[in-house]
Amino acid sequence: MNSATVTVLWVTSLLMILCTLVFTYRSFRARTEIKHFYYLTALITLIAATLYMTMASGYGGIGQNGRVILFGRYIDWVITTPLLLMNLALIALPRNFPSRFAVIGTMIAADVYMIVSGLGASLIRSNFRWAFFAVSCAGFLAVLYFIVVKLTPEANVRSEPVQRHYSTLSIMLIALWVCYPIVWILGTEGFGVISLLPEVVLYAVLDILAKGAFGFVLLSKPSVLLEADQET
Ligand code: RET
Repeated sequence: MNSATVTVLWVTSLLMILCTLVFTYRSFRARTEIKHFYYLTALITLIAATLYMTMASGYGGIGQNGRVILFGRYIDWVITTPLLLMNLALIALPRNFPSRFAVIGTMIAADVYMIVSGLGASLIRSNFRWAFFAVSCAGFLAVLYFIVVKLTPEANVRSEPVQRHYSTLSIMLIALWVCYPIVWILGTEGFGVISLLPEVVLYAVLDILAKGAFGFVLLSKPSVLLEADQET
């Protein structure tokens, strides 16, 4: 890794820590019933900060035939993407939704599968990695299915403000998440059209938007959160 790449990793770690501090501070002022949204959001950026720090200090990657595989990002994603989905699902589904646990649990299982098989794809050098890429995409499609087919119709029978907040968040989440496999294809793990530095920059920007900006938008409407995460 060259020094520019290391700098990008450190700067991203710092930005994630800043987000964590802001979210934690705001949790102190939040109403008890919705504090868990703040804790989840802060935990997501804290985990990212930790893994970025690990990668920046040279422990979140391995060298393979002169190539660096930053597996640390998969450790970050395997914990944070389930938490992001949980945050979204808790807005769509009311507390007394009969299969709330099953829907969220299955969606998260598909998501974990997506990240773990993505890690497999990144560690394999032969063209067999594309088989792992394909099954990871299948996991991703399952996650999108849960969002679009299971969560969205439930959110759409809620009050107007809940519908609007869910719609903003789900569109933002899908728009950002589809960029990850695209960067993978272009980056050093895929076709290698771009080198490690731009790859790290692109993932860093995506991670800041998908965790930090998403968190700010999610927490920007406490009254809607209060209404969403209730019995109907
Ligand atoms: C990989 C490569 C294999 C195919 C697919 C992928 C999808 C990754 C996604 C990651 C999302 C990460 C987020 C991180 C935190 O903010 C593993 C890149 C489908 C969707 C949102």
